[in-house]
Amino acid sequence: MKRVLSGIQPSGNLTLGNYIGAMKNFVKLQHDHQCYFMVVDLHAITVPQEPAALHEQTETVAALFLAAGIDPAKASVFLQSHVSAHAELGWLMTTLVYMGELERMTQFKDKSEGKESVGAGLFTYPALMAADILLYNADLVPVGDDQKQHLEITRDLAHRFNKRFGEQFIVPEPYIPQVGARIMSLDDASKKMSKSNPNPGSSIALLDEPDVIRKKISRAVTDSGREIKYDPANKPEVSNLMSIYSHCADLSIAEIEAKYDGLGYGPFKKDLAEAVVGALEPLQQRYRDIRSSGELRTILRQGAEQASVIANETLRGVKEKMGFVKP
Ligand code: ATP
Ligand code: LTN
Repeated sequence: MKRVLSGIQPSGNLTLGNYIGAMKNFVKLQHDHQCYFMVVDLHAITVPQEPAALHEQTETVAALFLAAGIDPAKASVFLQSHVSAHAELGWLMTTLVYMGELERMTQFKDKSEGKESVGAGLFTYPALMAADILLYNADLVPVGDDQKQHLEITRDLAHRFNKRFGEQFIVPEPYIPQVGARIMSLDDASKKMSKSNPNPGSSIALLDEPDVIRKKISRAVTDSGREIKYDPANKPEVSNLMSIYSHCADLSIAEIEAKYDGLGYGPFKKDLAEAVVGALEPLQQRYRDIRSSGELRTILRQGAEQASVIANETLRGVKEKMGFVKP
């Protein structure tokens, strides 16, 4: 079975962007792949996090993995900080990656822009992400479009290590959805929907109440036309809403165009809101059940145990090849 690994940062409330771009594929791939899905808490602290908030958000994201349909009997679900091999291989990767490579990362540029002080971990972030993936010899990495550049560095580091020290790593491929790889903000279609955007109206959180979702969608920016047509270059706002609709109502873009031919934005937005509410309601119910059942701790402990077996084995091989003396 091919291996799959991915992670999501507990840096805020998960959005529909996280769900459509990444989590939906986690759920799909678990049936015929050996899967590892983690909450990347070590990555979240590359920007300042309040300890109590980090703690709460980490548990929330883990519970949302399960609520979205990840089955712990099929996939290992764990926290990155529970498998110490991540931090260790992360350091080794930091020594392999070049400054020039890190300087080109758009995520670093975006997140450091205008900040007075920026932690060094935000800069070396891709080395830890490469470690995450390479520890499991993952073949596929389900992510949104914004992570392509980090996957490219990971692939380069895998090649570099194999060439310098001997064959060790599988070179992973990104697994990116065809529709919805980059869900845009509801208030500005030039920016990606992001859980750390301070304007709550810019995104739909997976745990938003139905009426909040309806309000956000009714206020979502559109153009001054009335045609429901998928044309990201000329109609980015409407095209974005269509991608969301396509995922939540399980309709193709062509089916949506046909359904709303000549109807204008009003009925489309109303139906879209109900489709999103309908898609999120069962997830929200499962989320509440999981949080109140107290089963999360056990699932995360078991997930970390399963992950550690593979991760420690890889780390041992890496250290031996690099010349470290065995304990
Ligand atoms: P932050 O704002 O803290 O950077 P984020 O919302 O961008 O967070 P991440 O934790 O960085 O989320 O990403 C988790 C996964 O969700 C990644 O695979 C990422 O590509 C995907 N993702 C995030 N935002 C979107 C989006 N707007 N559209 C599609 N996929 C997305
Ligand atoms: N950088 C990713 C989160 C992440 C990740 C990973 C994704 C950390 N490690 C390993 C896939 C595989 C992001 O979403 N910003």
